[in-house]
Amino acid sequence: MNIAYISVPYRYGQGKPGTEQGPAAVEQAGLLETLAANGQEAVRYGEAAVLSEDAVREEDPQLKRLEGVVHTTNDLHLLVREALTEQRFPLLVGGDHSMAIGTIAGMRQVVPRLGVIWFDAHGDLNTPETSPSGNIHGMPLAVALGEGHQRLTEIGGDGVKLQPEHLVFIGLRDVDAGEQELIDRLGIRVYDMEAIRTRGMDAIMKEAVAYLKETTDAFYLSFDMDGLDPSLVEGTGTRVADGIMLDDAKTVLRHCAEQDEFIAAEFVEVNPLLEEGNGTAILANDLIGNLLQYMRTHRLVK
Ligand code: DIR
Ligand code: MN
Ligand code: MN
Ligand code: MN
Repeated sequence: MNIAYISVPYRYGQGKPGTEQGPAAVEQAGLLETLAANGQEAVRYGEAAVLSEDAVREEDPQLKRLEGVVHTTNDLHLLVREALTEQRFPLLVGGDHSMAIGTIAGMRQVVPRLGVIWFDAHGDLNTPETSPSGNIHGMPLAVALGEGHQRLTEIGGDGVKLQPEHLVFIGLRDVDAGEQELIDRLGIRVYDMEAIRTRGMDAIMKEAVAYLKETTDAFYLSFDMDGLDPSLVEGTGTRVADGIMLDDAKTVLRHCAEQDEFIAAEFVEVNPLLEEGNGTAILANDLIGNLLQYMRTHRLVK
């Protein structure tokens, strides 16, 4: 299998300028060299289309910059679908987390029963009714579950893209009231910091992948940089105390990479404008390097 690196240089799912520069920052940190060092072509497979700033209005305060999000996620879902259809492994770099609306919609067209590992401090399960911010990067999982504005849920075709029992949270620790209600009502599996501390990441990831493999055809990893401890990620927009440390993050990557059913990954919320230097992008590139090495060890990629 070959990697299809796809960049998503946009920020319309949240309010802070800078995530649109995430892919360029990770490339500057050496992403194409990382691909080459792992037997891949040092090329970008594709880049999702992004509306210009002056074409995007804030409009509805509970669905900020909706047109900008619809435009990019719709384009992204086509790219992801194409890459998977060509038997490639989509490796996405963003961009804010609302891009996952497109990732999941595209994957769902190729994989009927899709599993998701959501590495994040946040639940990203808000709807326009429950969102405290109106930022769509707090909504992609609700959209995938079929909840939210129709312009978003209809991307990649009407209907539910993800079943709640096919979703696992890792590192969750900042959950809004409406999100918690959804987690409880749907019985979504959560591994929070307390669970990671008491049981250890190795045991948790063993259980998480076994759980997903039981009822899904394949799964992907959505890696929000703010899932990591804030001491590690200055350049991300919504840092939350008491996060995941590096060794545990690598354990997550290794367990994913050891499964034949692991078919895509995305790294999101890199914002180089929030820090001096390029540390968060360098870390993202290092983590991608780790992931590719683990995948080669397991012969997922050549
Ligand atoms: C918050 C923040 N729950 C919201 N979400 C973030 O605006 O819905 N997700 N930062 O990554
Ligand atoms: Mn997120
Ligand atoms: Mn987050
Ligand atoms: Mn295997």
